Amino acid sequence: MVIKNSMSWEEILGNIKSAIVNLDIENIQRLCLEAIKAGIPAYDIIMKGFSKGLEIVGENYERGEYYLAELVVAGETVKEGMKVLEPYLKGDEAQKIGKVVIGTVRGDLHDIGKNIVAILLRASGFDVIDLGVDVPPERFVEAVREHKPDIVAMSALLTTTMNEMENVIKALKEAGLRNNVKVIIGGAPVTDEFAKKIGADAAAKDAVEGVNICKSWLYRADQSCQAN
Ligand code: B1M
Repeated sequence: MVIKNSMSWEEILGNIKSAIVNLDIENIQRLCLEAIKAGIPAYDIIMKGFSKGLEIVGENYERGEYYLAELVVAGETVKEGMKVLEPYLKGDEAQKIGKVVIGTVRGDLHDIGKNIVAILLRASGFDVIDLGVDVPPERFVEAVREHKPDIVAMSALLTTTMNEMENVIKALKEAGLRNNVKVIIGGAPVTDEFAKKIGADAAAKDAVEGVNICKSWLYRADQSCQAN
């Protein structure tokens, strides 16, 4: 008889996904540590464990099997797990390559995706000013005046709040600041077409794409500096 003493990555990630779906806040940190010990990259744990679990939580909510209380606990469960994973997502923060102001737009309290983007941006060498959630356009404008970032990044998870992104861009234009920054948007309902429509420079489908777009902008700016 073969005794199986180690789980495959698939099984470990499956357990993490199930822990999110079952709102198992007690065990999530232990499961994340197990995954890290097994050599699974932290970002894969987030995308293939947490995100897959949250998708199912969302579906259960749509079907009326879960309520707001379950969405809240699912969010808290992810946050507990993130405490274990965050150190493994960190890169060399010493060398700064640019500055990003990031926030979830007014009316929207979803911040799991935005936080992941902020962590990965920091890990890639960006100085990140995180304005939090439910951020009104004036606050984005103030932050751009104060911190003079290269990039403004906005997140929205609700179809009802994604239009706030356009209000932020309008406010930046009115303040004469729009041409000083690149604007990137993200969140489940956001598309490239929507970005074009509201005058954003790009939309990102996930955190990695978002970080790569931000890096490419600074790389190009750097090249043109050298050319001048
Ligand atoms: Co909410 N919720 N929620 N919720 N919630 C959704 C979004 C929903 C799709 C669930 C569903 O019905 N299936 C639905 C929206 C429907 C719609 O608008 N079409 C919904 C609803 C309806 C609501 C409420 C209205 C429920 C109510 O009150 N009756 C309410 C709204 C509150 C508000 O915001 N005003 C609400 C509340 C909540 C909680 C606060 C309880 C909780 C969030 C906790 C938290 O964030 N701290 C919550 C949760 C957990 C969810 C689900 C289950 C998970 C969201 C999530 O974190 N996903 C969600 C269902 C789902 O998404 N399938 C749902 C994982 C995360 C990693 O993905 O944020 O997309 P995401 O981020 C990705 C990319 O989008 C991208 O990178 C990230 C990582 O790869 N990205 C960027 C995001 N921002 C970026 C910025 C960038 C680049 C990339 O810039 C550079």
